[in-house]
Amino acid sequence: MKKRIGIIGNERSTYDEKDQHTYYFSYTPRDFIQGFLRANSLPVILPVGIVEDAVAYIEQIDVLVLAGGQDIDPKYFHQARHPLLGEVFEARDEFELALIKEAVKQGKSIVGVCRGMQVLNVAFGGTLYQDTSLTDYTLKHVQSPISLEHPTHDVTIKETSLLRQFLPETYKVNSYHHQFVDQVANHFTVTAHTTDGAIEAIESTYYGNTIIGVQWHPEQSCHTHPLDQEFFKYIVENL
Ligand SMILES: [Mn+2]
Repeated sequence: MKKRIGIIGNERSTYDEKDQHTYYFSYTPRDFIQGFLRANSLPVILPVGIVEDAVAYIEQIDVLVLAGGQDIDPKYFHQARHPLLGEVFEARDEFELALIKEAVKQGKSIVGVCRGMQVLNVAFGGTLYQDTSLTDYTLKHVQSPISLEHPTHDVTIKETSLLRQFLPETYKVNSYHHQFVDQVANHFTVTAHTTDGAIEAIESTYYGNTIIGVQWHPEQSCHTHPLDQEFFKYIVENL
C-alpha cells in the first residue's frame, strides 16, 4: 500500500474582473504533489479545517507535511508583533499546531518546509526571529528575482543527521525566508546551518516519531536537482 502523505493546505483568493466575483481556493504548491507522486506515494491535501478534527485527519495519513506560507503569529512564542512581521493566518496556525500535537500522539512522522520548520520549532517551545533585520546574518535569504529552481547558498549538514543519509556535508539550497529559528526547541538538534550562522534544518526523534524541518524549498528545485527529489524519496521510504 502506498504511503499516505498529508500536506497541509493554504488559502488564497483571486478577484475575477469578468465575473465581478472573488474566488477562494484551498491549495498546496503542485511541486509537493509532483515530488511525492514521483516518490511513489499517495499525497493528499489537508485543507485548513476544524481543530477538533485533527484526530481524524491524522488517522488517515502516514506522514504529516507542513508546507511554506505566512508567518506564524508570534503570540505562540510569547512575543508582540514586530512591525516587519508578514501576513499571518490565524486559523492555519491553530489547525497546524493541533495536527502536530496529534501526529506526535499517534506516532506519525512530521516534515516541515520553510514556514513548516518554523512552526515545528514554535510548536515544541522554540522561538523565531520575526525578520532578517533582527539578525546579523549576511547571506541573501530571500533570493528573488533568482528562481527557486536555482539553489543560491550553501548549508553545512551535520554528519549524524537524517538529512546526511541522502545529502552531502556541504549542499547548496534555495532560500526564500525573512524569518529564522532563534532559540531551538528542547529536544531538537540543529542539523544544517549556513556560513553566516543561520539555522537551516532541525530534527528530533525524542517524542517517539521522526520530525524533520528544513528552511529551504526542496519542492521548488526537485524537478531539476535529483538530490532534492531524494528528499521526497527519503520521506516516503524511511519515515
Ligand atoms: Mn536560507
